[in-house]
This record gives sequence, structure tokens and C-alpha cells, in this order.
Amino acid sequence: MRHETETPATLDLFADDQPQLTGTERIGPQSVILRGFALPLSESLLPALRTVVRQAPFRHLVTPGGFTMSAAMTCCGSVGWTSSRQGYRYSPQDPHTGSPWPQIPEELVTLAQAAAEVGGFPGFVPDACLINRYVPGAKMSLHQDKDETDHRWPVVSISLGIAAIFEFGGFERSDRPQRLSLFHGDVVVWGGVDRLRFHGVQPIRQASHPLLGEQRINLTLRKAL
Ligand SMILES: O=C(O)CCC(=O)C(=O)O
Ligand SMILES: [Mn+2]
Repeated sequence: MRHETETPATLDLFADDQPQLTGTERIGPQSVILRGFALPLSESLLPALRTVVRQAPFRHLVTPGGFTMSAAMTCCGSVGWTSSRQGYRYSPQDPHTGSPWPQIPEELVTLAQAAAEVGGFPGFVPDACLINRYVPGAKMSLHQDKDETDHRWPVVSISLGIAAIFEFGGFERSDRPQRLSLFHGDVVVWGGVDRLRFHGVQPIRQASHPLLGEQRINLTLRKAL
């Protein structure tokens, strides 16, 4: 697979695993993919994320139903999302360390606010960032993000590393989802009438990214409280 440091002119127009480098794609009445929106910051984000992960390491959470999630997770922000046999919740402490979650890196807040504004949600101030790490084979089943208090604010989702097929569905789990390729630097914003759409990630295909190797990192910024 070629990667996005090549110029568009050299891309194979008929391959389905090529990133579109820039532009906005509408995927719902109040949902967009902002292609490459995080690219200018992606290299400076990585050291900031490493600092977060040193304080709050990735872990595989267990669902209330007793399944271990294949994506490893951690959080930053004034609250973080966690799952256990007792249920899903936002918590001010990392249950694995007992300490507050690390702060959301400043540049990440600024990026999420800018993306939310382009997506039609000015004034977004995220207080929680869930960080998912997928290795090839890891996935996320269709679900709704509904543990936040105020669903008027969007979810801003940043993809880094190897590509994913993102499923963006309807309001019933059984609604057939759109299947959308997400590449390093892409940002998805969904809110308003689309806020409670089911979404998920198909099993990640084997690949290697020049900055991140064989992994995909996804950051979702939310206003949880
Ligand atoms: O990895 C993704 O693209 C989606 C992640 C997600 O839906 C979540 O963390 O709730
Ligand atoms: Mn989600």
C-alpha cells in the first residue's frame, strides 16, 4: 500500500485503500468527514499522546456483558470513559491508577474545537477524550455514544495510523451502516440529529503506517458533563 506522503498525482485512482487528502464529505445531515484535517498537527500530537499514555496506560476494558474489548483504551480529560462488569460510566479518576486522568493536550482541544466549528458546532469545549488503540484484527462493534449528559454537543473523532473502515449507521442497531474508509489525519464530526447514530469499526486490516507502525489510534473528544 502507498501512503499519504505521496502527491495526489501519483495515487492510483482505482485502488480503494487510498486516502483522499483534503476536503469535506457530508455523511449525515449534521455529520462530516474532514479529510486530512489533523495532518498539520499529527506529528506534534504524538509526543503529547505518549505523555498521556505514560500516566494512564492503555488497557483492555471488560464490557458489562463480560467481553474483553479488542481495542485497548485510555483517556484524558477532567473525566474519562470506563467500562466494567458494573456498567459504563465517566469517572474523574482512572480506576486503574486511582489518579485523575491526565489533561487533554492543549493542541488537541484546539484541533477538536476547530473541527467542531467546521462541522457546524461552534463553542465546543471537550472535557473528555477517549483514546482507542487498534492493532490489526481489533474492531469496535456497532454502538451509540450516549453516556454523555448533554447530547447537543458533537463527538469529534480523530484517526491516526493505519486505515480503518468506519461504520456509520442509523438509529437502530439493525440499520445498514455506511462503510467509510478513515485514514491518518481524518476527523469525523457527528452531532445534532446524528448524535445518537450507531457506529463502529470493522476489524482492522494488516498494514503499517510510517509514523505509528502496525496500529491505529483513534481519539474521540466529547463533552461528557
Ligand atoms: O475508532 C473509531 O473510529 C470509533 C471509536 C468510537 O466509536 C468510540 O470510541 O466510541
Ligand atoms: Mn463511539
